[in-house]
Amino acid sequence: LIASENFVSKNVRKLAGSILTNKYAEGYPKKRYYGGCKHIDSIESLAQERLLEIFNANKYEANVQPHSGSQANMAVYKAVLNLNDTILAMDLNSGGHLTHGSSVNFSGKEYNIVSYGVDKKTEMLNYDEIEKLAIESKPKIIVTGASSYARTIDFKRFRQIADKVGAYLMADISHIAGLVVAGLHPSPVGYADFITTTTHKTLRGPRGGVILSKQDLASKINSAVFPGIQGGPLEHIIASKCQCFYEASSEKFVSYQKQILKNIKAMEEVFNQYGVTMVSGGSDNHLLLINTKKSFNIVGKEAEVILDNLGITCNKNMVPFDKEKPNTTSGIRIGAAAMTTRGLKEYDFKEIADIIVCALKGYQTEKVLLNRVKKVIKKCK
Ligand code: DSN
Repeated sequence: LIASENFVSKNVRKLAGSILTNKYAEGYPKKRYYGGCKHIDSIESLAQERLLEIFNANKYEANVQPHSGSQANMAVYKAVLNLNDTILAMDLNSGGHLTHGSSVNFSGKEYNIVSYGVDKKTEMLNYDEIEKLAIESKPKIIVTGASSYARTIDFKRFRQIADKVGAYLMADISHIAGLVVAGLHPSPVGYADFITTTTHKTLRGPRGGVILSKQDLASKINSAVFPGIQGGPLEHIIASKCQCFYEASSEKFVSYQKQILKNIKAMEEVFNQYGVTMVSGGSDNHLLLINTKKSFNIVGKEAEVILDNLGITCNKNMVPFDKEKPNTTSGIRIGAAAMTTRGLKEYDFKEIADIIVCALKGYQTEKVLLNRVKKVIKKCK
């Protein structure tokens, strides 16, 4: 139930483990620093085309070389920022990512970070507050997107804020990319100057990153990725990303994303029945956050271990305004993307939610709970 994980297809794995790993191809299609790149060029160009297609982003250019989401974000910053320029981004504790300005990450060390969080009452983004912060701090770039935020993000509103202060807008859609492609979450295309995403979460591809940038900014991005922060691209992974984009263009993929949403709603229903405290009260996407301290009087770390012992894998996670340390936390994060790939439906997710509550409340013995988990696992593809 790790919200950022998934199970990829055999073809995605085959390409990730293919002979393309043997080839050096520094540069970009038709502009390489190595000979013998004819086939590599076709693959990388096809990956770029497919990426633009699935996001319906014909006014953007694609860079499929970032080795990860962090590298994609780093490339955007390097492309348009100077040292100590101001970034306005979501605070890690409220749901942002390390690369959104955490003090232990390069982003927090090299740039002046102004963070926004969530509203104390609703635990959702407060766009008026973000606008106020933007006006006060005049950031050069505003970053939208999160690692643990369960609600729909209003990219249009972010664009308005960015325009008001003359900032670039970057949307890091790593978590929700699959939902965006399927049209189940509003798209940042048309609003964001840069769209970054990992390819391995809801998008269900190999571990990696990509960047879409508005056409006039593409050459800055390309130089920032190579030679700026990376050398030889991982062409086996690019081929695998290309396969992932192909799979993401199918009707089956849309049905899969719809099922993710149904499954998380099924869990939400059970948690509500038990009076479990979910951050922001529930979810609009593929993940939800449980405040374990409020719900079960245990910290996230303890909840993670109890569930791990049952074979249920999730991660401890900070909740907004958390007083616990990041390695303790007051909550856990749960995602539906991976087990939906394994074929589980609403009924099964309800059962898993019920098991989680029974385990964390100590309602049933470990033996009983393990048997219940085994029955669910038997239904997995
Ligand atoms: N570690 C990822 C996540 O779990 O959301 C973000 O990089």
